[in-house]
Amino acid sequence: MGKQEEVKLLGIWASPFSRRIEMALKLKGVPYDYLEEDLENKSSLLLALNPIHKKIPVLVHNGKTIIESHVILEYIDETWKHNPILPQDPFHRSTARIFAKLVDEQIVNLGFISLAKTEKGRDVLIEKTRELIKCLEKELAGNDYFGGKTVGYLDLVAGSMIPFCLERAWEGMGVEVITEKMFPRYKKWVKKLEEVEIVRDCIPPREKHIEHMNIMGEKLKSV
Ligand SMILES: N[C@@H](CCC(=O)N[C@@H](CS)C(=O)NCC(=O)O)C(=O)O
Repeated sequence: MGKQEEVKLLGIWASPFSRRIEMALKLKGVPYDYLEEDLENKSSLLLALNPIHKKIPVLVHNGKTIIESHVILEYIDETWKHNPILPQDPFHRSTARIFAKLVDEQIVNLGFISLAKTEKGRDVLIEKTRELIKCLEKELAGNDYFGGKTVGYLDLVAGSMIPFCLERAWEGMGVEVITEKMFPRYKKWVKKLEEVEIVRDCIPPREKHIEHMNIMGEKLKSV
């Protein structure tokens, strides 16, 4: 990294979208300044940098602004080429992108709607979520990580979102969605992820996070 490089990340502690960016920057060894946002009272900096969505994460690199976590991950990978995050092979790269979309669009939506539902409505959503996680799990066949022997793009996307966010929310509600019996490969993958220091460093503190997700679930119920 050149001396004058400026790397700033706007995020919030509980967000899988910004935590995955921190993981990527740490995997690349890129120093960055982290600015914690308050989404109840968004900073003028956030509104100026991301007038389109007004959401975190936002990455600022030498005055250039990049938004949307998938796009930011790709930007990081293309800018600092060592320790690649995306697969090198075009087919594997497209597969990783397809599953990242599955996680951030479908699995997240079902997961969050399930927080707002009563038990009966919840069961149907949870069953649908399991079916999708089964599809994702197949991608782990024969590998420690989605990235193969090392943590890659889909590990960052799915890891920040499912075990270290959604599962905590479900745990807070007293529901076990992903069991060892149903998802042995997934469970093995989570254990491997937890062995990675960078991942451990970037996941939100467990108890505080479960509490946060509980509050979020209550808010969703009252909408
Ligand atoms: N598609 C976006 C999603 C980011 C997102 O949903 N961020 C949430 C926090 S977890 C946010 O900033 N919400 C503020 C709002 O909706 O006003 C990404 O991948 O970066």
